[in-house]
This record gives sequence, structure tokens and C-alpha cells, in this order.
Amino acid sequence: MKTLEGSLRLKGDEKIAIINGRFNHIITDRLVEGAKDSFIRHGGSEKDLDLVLVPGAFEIPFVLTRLLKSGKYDAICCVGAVIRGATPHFDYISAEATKGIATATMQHDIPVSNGVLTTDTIEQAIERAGSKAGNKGAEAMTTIIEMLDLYRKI
Ligand code: INI
Repeated sequence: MKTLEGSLRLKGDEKIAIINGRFNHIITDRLVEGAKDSFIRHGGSEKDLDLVLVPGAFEIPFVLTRLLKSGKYDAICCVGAVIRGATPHFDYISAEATKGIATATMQHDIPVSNGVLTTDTIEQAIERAGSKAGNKGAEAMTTIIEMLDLYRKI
């Protein structure tokens, strides 16, 4: 049986965009740091990394669609933080961000990852932004690195 699986290996010339929903920036800045760190550790070059800031998670899919259409990037990593305690329309914003990222991604042949946190409390968000539950920005970047290699193989 032939198994196809991506390795965590960059060629070194991949151009990547991180889209960051600035809302709850104390959290999302840490997610960006994690994503950048993962990119560099896996052999990426800082000059090939662009950071695009949007007001909140709700805006991520609109900018993602434009960046996908631009053809400038090999992969795109989305990060943000929607916290239930911080918004009465938590379900609406988190669902639109998740659905929007998935919908935009389906229409293009470019790896995209969803590192948007959706948590009940700020404590849960802190745990996922570089403390005891890891850094979901780093995980989101690692995911697109694996997917880039898999796309090369299939
Ligand atoms: N955006 C977030 O990314 N996280 C949140 O927790 C949040 N809260 O709490 O409201 C939030 N709101 C802003 C939203 O993403 C849009 O920017 C806004 O609705 C304007 O379209």
C-alpha cells in the first residue's frame, strides 16, 4: 500500500501570509509569534512571510479570499481569538469565521489553516496562546507546512 503524507519540510522559498484578526490582540499577537516561530524553525525565511491585520475574526474570510485570488502566496495561515465572554454574538462570529475560511479555501488550490481560537473564557484563550495548552498559531503554521509538502506529492 502506498501512503501519501506530508513532511514538516519547507523548500525554503515558500511565500506565506498570516492573517491576524486583531480583536483580543493580547492573545492574537502571541498566536502570530507562534506561527512565525514555527515557519522560521522549519526552514522558512522571514522575508517570505507577510502579516495582514484585520479588525476581528469576522473579517478574516474576506481578506483570505482576496489573498487567495492574488496568487501571491503558497499558503495562508489564519489566526484570531473569539471569546464567548467578550461577545454576546460569539456563536455568530465564530461560525462565520470558521465557515468563511472553509468556503474560501474550497475554491482555491492553496493550503489554508484555521488557527482562530473559539473559547468560553479568556483563561482558555491564554492557555492556547503559548502556555499550558501550547500555541495554536504555531500549530496552524505547522499544518500548512505539512499540507504544502502533501500537495507536492499528490
Ligand atoms: N472579534 C474577534 O475576533 N473576537 C471577539 O471575541 C470579538 N468580540 O468579542 O466581539 C470580535 N468582534 C469583532 C468582529 O470580529 C468584527 O470585527 C466586528 O463585528 C465588525 O465586523
